[in-house]
Amino acid sequence: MEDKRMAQDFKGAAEAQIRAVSGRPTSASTPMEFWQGLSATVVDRIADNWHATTEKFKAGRRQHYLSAEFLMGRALLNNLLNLGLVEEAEKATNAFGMNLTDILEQEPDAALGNGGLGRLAACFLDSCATQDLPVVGYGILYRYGLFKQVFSNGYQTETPDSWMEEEYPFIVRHQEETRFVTYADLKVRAVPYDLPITGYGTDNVGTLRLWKAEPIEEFDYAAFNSQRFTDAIVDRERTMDISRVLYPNDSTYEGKVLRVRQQYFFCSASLQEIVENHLTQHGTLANFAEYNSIQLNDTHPVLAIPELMRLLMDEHGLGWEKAWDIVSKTFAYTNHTVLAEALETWEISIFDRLFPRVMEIVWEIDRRFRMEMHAMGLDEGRINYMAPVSNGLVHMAWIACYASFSINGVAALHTEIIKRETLGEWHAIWPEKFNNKTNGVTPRRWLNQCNPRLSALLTEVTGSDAWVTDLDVLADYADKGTDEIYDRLNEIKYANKVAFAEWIYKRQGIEIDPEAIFDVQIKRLHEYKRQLLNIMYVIDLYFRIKENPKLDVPKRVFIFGAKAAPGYVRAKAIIKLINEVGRLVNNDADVDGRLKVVFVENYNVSPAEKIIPAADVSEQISTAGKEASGTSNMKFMMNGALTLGTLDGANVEILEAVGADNAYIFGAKEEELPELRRTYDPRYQYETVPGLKRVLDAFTDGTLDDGNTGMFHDLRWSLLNSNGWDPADVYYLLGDFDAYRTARDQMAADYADRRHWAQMCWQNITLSGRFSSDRTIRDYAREVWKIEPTKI
Ligand code: BZD
Repeated sequence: MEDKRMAQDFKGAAEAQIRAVSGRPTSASTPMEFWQGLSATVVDRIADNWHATTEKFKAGRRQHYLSAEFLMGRALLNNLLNLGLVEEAEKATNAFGMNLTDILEQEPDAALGNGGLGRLAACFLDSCATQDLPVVGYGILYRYGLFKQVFSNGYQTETPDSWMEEEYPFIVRHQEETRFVTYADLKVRAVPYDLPITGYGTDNVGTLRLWKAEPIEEFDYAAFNSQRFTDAIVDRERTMDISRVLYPNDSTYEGKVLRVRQQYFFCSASLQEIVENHLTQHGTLANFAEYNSIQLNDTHPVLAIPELMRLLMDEHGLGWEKAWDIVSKTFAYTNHTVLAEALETWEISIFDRLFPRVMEIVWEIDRRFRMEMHAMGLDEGRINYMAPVSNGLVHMAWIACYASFSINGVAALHTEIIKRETLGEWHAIWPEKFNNKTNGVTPRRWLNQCNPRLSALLTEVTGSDAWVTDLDVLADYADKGTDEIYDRLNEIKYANKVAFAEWIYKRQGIEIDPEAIFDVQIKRLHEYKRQLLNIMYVIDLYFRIKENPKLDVPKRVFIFGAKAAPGYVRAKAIIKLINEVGRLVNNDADVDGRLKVVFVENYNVSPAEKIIPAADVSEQISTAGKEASGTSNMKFMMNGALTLGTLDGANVEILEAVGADNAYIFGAKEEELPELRRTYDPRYQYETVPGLKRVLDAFTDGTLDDGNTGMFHDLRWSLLNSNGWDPADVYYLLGDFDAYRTARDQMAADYADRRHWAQMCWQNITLSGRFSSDRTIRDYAREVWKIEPTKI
């Protein structure tokens, strides 16, 4: 579509928007007002195409991506790049005496997600838009995103993330499309707010629709008038609570009433809309599943299953069989974890209290499930284990498995584990439902946007920017690396490291040497991800230097970024430990600057965009079998960092792609662990693995200071002692320590051969095509969603 607005003078349009936002001439507008004005200019530019895309998608088969989390990060630069407007924006801002980079730094991250799961949803939307696929994302407009992390004396503290407090132009309220969501004790308005999702090199503009809970009546005037002032605002606050804050737990589940209210809220609002849109288009619900499919991003939106049953039966008069037939052809479920403590179950009493009719439907699903399984000859014990309702609990994953036509894991190994164990009973009955969709990340944000230097080289070497939308083209150049390319790669990495060093100095006042090896682990803090193993290596290396200050060790910077769930005491202890090791190592005269520990405070999407292009080593060291996929591993690979990892999650496939010569793999394998654990004795490791004892003893002998909280004592204890139910060292840190140290030392030594290192990086970059989320989304579109590209 030729849009005459696109050709219109960008500077003039931007000036008008900046003035409208600030109410002042541009010369008196703040950088924040510039950001707002430029963002509004972008929305103005895409308005026609956005509307056209929405209309176009209505006619055909569509996919709806339901997710409690979308970790979007910043939007302005991403949109400018997609629309080819960066140069114009630069010119315009320069003309006003401002600098685009400074303006971009004003933007808050939209952190409406915890980690990998939420960021995956964001990458998926980018790939859907870029590939013109008819997909809409549905979620919650949290007023507060993931908490802000502040270190005080090395301890994590949390403060609210009010990301929308100032005007946020990329979100558009559509009051006229308000829905009503009814709980037994409360009825609320669900007001949709839309974010445009631009794609790269396409006119299509997709949509992320986020629901905000608002009171039916602004105010209870009756209560107010009778001077019951508090009563007048109580229901209002109860309603606003629903979309107030994102739950910060990413690996344990908590049966909180507010959480289930949130889940029902966005499921019900989204489904009402999907059903009504379908009726408007097609006049009947009989063909609903021919035109609609719904992907459930983990179990958080599984309430959509009984809710669709309710809508079809109670609101639209279908009988159970017809409704169930539709439901069971509509939903597809993605599992993201094998950790038992993360599988959601809700007390029946909570469902009864909040939405008794939905609970009634869940009971009927349960009754029919049990009958069906009896008829298939399953024994009572197995049926009871798999039943949607048992032991007073509603099992969300079981409902998902029963009702969905597709069940997928997020990496090959993970899918095998859920088939064998986590969801093994289901796989035994319905093997055909199971499929793998290895995760991916968008090369727009995670290469083109965050690493302009490397992007320019790739465009130069391949002769075009085709790689931005077809990352596989790079594979043709894997064996075309030259010394010139390797030297250029090293220069680029060095420049990115300088930029990161400047950024972290400004942000946290830490000085680091760009000549050092930048070794990075950025992800949520969890015991299974083994940040503790990482820092134990640093302590060991520190002692090696103390023992022999002349020891020839390559210069290293150990970079961490991680938030701990606020209630996860041990994770918080690990953060404190890393910060204490930093204090010890960074200031030691014997170390003499050869080791630095940097903990990036408040790690988020936009810091990741600074860190990843500067990384040499990508730490992917989870206990084998525990990390479903990982996605930072893919981002690092694309940016020419080498993986130091276990055979876990998608690391397995990274190794397969680049070969053993271009990755550093260590540690126990998933299939070896059961046998190893049979005889595993962490105390034996502690006594016999050289150096390990002094590392663990440093936790408690006064070397490291936990402020007398006892938290370091607990960490050491958890590695050496069983607590009665878990064995000692559940995540096998002491078992893998020696292999990890050997691999990591080797890696540091290999770094000295700069050309050879760059050659390995080149293999990683050029062979990362299969980890583009474009590939993942093509696979979902073809095999699960059955949708076709639809261009305006
Ligand atoms: O999902 C993560 C997995 O741990 C990663 O291995 C995987 O790569 C990504 C994407 O598939 N899981 C999460 O991020 N989970 C959560 O954030 C989460 C949030 C709320 C409740 C439970 C889990």
